[in-house]
Amino acid sequence: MPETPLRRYDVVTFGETMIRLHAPGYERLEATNHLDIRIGGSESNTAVALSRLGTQTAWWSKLPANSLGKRIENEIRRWNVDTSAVIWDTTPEARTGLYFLDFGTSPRPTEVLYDRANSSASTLAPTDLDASLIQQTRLLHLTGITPALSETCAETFRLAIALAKESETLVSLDTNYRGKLWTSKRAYETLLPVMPELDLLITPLSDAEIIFGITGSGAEVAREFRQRFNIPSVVVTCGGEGAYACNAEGEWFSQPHALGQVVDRVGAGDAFDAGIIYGYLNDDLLGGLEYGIAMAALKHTIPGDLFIASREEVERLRSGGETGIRR
Ligand code: KDG
Repeated sequence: MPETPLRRYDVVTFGETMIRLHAPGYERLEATNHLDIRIGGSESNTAVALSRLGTQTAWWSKLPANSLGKRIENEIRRWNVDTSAVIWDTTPEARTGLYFLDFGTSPRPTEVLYDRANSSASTLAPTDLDASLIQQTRLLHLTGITPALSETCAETFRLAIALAKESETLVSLDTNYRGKLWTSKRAYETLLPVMPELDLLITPLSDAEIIFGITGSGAEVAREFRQRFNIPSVVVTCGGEGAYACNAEGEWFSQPHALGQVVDRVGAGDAFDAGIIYGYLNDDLLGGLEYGIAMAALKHTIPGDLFIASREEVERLRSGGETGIRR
């Protein structure tokens, strides 16, 4: 990994965080009288998880200047993520995105319903971007969700990467394909030009095929991304079957931890990203892979999108794990 100068933040990220609503228990949305209210957004989920590991993080977005916007910002700040750059939208149309979860258990999948069109975050535009935020961080973390939100978000995403390159800020991307937001063709056309700019790519095996038509085992796909786009570090996740990582020093595979009762799997990929980035910034991609695998497993035990666990808990699971009651 290239040397990075001393900077105010380790990681800056931006994107949309929504109000998350789900029926308690496994009630169907169609029938429930109650909704549990939380917040969720891939990038802020990763920022919170990184912060739990002791990393200096900042999250940037646009939120409506109303109680729902404040709820989102308060919750992210509560976990020591710097939110001071958030833009407050005071227009009459200002709104947060909403997402509803219809929790399923096998064989019924969990269903996500978005109500986020024209949200304040989707109006983010290049003129909103504060270049100093990107200049002050060691790494800029992005996901493929942000450019899917609108054309101005896609332009902002591209500008952020260009600014990062200018200021020698590292760039990581999780492809995070969301078929409910855009087509695989648009994802391909948008992400292809930025691939050679990345320092670290994290992609599920399924996204590699859907967006880039790249198939094979996790190891083959990871190698293909490194070679085709000259990306120094690549991590490929294979659903419940573990993850591969490769860089110039080697290739590694890590198996998933056995899961007990799944409490909430949403956000597990974002917690995984946090582990990877943490290891990457410490020049230890293998350590990051082990952290990511442990964090994704722990996230399955925690309700809500956010990774509310400590580094000690991650370390404990990473080095063998234990269950039951600690007294
Ligand atoms: O990874 C969890 C995300 O899917 C959730 O927080 C909602 O950000 C979200 C999205 O756009 O799907």
